[in-house]
Amino acid sequence: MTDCLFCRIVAGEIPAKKIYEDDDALAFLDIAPWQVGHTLVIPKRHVENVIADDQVLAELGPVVAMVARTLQDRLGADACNIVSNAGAVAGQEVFHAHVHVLPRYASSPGIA
Ligand code: DGP
Repeated sequence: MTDCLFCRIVAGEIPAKKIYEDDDALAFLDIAPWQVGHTLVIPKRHVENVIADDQVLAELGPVVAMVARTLQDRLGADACNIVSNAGAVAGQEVFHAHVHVLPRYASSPGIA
């Protein structure tokens, strides 16, 4: 068994509220949302963060954009932030690449 939390979510060993899944990527709700609909998009393969190789951002980009548009449409969000922390000093706590998709609401600006 891997000790990577997000690899364990990919493997189905830890439950998550999945938003989207394909052969290479998974999107699921963040357990500690900064905004309603806060979603994480991850590669299924283990990569430490989004700058650990040259491919991962290109692979995740189309999924991030599609998830962000879908969240905006479904939740009535007005905008979104796309954020990725790469490295502990930047705030990365889970060392499996992930992109935060944060829907933003004009009626509830929130903290992000
Ligand atoms: P970061 O600080 O950028 O590494 O963000 C990691 C995010 O992962 C943080 O917003 C909380 C989320 N998270 C941590 N553990 C779990 C978990 O077990 N399930 C889910 N769905 N999200 C998690």
